[in-house]
Amino acid sequence: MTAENLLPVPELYAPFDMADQLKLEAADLISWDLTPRQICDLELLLNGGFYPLTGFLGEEDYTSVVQDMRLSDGHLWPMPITLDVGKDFAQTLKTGQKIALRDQEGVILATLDVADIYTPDKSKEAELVFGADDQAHPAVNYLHNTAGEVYLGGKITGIQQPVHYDFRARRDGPNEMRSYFRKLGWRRIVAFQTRNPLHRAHQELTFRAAKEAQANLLIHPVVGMTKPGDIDHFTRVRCYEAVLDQYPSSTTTMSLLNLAMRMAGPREAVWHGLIRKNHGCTHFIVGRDHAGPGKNSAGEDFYGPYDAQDLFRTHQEEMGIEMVDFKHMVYVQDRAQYEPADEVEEGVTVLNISGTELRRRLAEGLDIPEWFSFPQVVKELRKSRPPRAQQGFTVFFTGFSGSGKSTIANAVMVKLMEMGGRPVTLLDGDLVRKNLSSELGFSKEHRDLNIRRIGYVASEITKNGGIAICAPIAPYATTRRAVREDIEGFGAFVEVHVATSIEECERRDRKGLYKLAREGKIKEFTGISDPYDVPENPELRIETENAEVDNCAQQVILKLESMGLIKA
Ligand code: PPS
Repeated sequence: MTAENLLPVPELYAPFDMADQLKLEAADLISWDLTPRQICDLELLLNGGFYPLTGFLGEEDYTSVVQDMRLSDGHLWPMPITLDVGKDFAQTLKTGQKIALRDQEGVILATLDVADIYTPDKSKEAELVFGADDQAHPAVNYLHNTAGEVYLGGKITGIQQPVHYDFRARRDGPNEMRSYFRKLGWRRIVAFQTRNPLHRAHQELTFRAAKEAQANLLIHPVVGMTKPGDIDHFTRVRCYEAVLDQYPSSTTTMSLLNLAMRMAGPREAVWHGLIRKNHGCTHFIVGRDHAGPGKNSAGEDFYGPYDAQDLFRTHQEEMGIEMVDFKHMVYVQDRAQYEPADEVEEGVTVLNISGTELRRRLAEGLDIPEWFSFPQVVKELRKSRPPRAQQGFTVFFTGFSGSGKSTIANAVMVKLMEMGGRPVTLLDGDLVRKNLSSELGFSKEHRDLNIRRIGYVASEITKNGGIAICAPIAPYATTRRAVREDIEGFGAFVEVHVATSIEECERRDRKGLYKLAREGKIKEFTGISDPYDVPENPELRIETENAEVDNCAQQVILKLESMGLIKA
């Protein structure tokens, strides 16, 4: 295959001389504030990265993509690119109307001609696109718990590109990539997609892939949204910059892709291929378990290790981009070099450090050998991932009112302050309701908002290296999970279930609230007239009946020690 990269791919921006007028008109339209994921999608729609899409999918295309991986006109397209909104917002709209799409600061980026307003069958979408309606899959979790209930479809017209202040020189749209390749005379280009730092094995395999395909190499990392818990893109880009020097000069380039990944394995691989084709690439590296989301709720892999390669192979002719399959590279100690695992003869000592092992070594400040990675990469990783005992973290107590959360949380706080080293903040349920959430009641919606606020503050504390101790009731498992996800990107989230039974809490009734709840004088009271989802897998469960506060607090401290978060 050779490049068809001489011609530009169609973009969806308004003509230059009309953009100002459109912007003025758009100011009077009803607006939708785009979510971070929608901004990523919009950018790739506008710049041609998602060609041949011309906007967010309408119902007919959506159904066809979900069922058959094709638009209704037959074009191969594996991923539903949809504009999800809340029911209330959707009710204010009519088809045929134009709306403005704004970024999170309120800047108008595009307009949407609303052609379709429809309610998707999310379970079906989950089954068919992601392979299972299982919320252990990050995109299925997003679909059910973050995405709005209603989708809007229609053509978009771009007014302004989403703004990025970071790594500007490394951000290129498809046409910028194409003209770069044209300028350098690159006719065969192999793209490498990644959401992880590059180590020596990756450098070796990408270099081999380029040689095999007799192509130049584009390192094309995703900097939009990746799997929750991944290393932040700032750190990764600094790592990539360090690795670029390791390639022979003028063979390799790097550009950043503002894609919001879905971790959809096989479908995602085909989607990634189409996006790279649009960026002017002729070849694409697909690895073992490409864009795999990890384990499902039964502890098994969502997809087979080679499903992505198989699906890509089936469609590559039609896609016009050829797959280079990723070789699993291992370090052969005797020969001091990386080689494909399947070419190494038996009995030879091979070395490998898995992703999990690398995280453990970083977390514990242990050695990371030079045969595994480049010193500058390790230096960057150590800066962003100091050993756990120096990172921020959140201890999140949950349990009924009167279960003892606040008392234990207070005891834990003072013990941690006695140890010193990191600032400690207590976000107690009652205290938060006096200041941060003083206007909220106890409906599901208000409780969720309350917990999300606590989670937001805790994530900021954690990000900045402090210890946040939270002690709300937090009765809903989905909200606790969302908070966990917000925090785990920055540090550990330690969920502690204070498992005092409702009978015992009512017997203690330290604030007299249970009596009032029984008399119906307090409505929606957790455990009496409102639900509580018992945590299924908390890091720690504490039984408080017949236990001293000091002992309960000590259990938490021991847990933190065993997780490496504090030093004995
Ligand atoms: S939630 O669900 O997490 O938002 O609740 P939280 O903010 O932690 O609740 C704080 C305290 O509010 C008192 N209170 C109630 N609790 C439950 N249900 C109802 N309806 C209610 N009304 C008032 C209760 O004393 C909680 O205090 P704690 O600290 O849990 O004892």
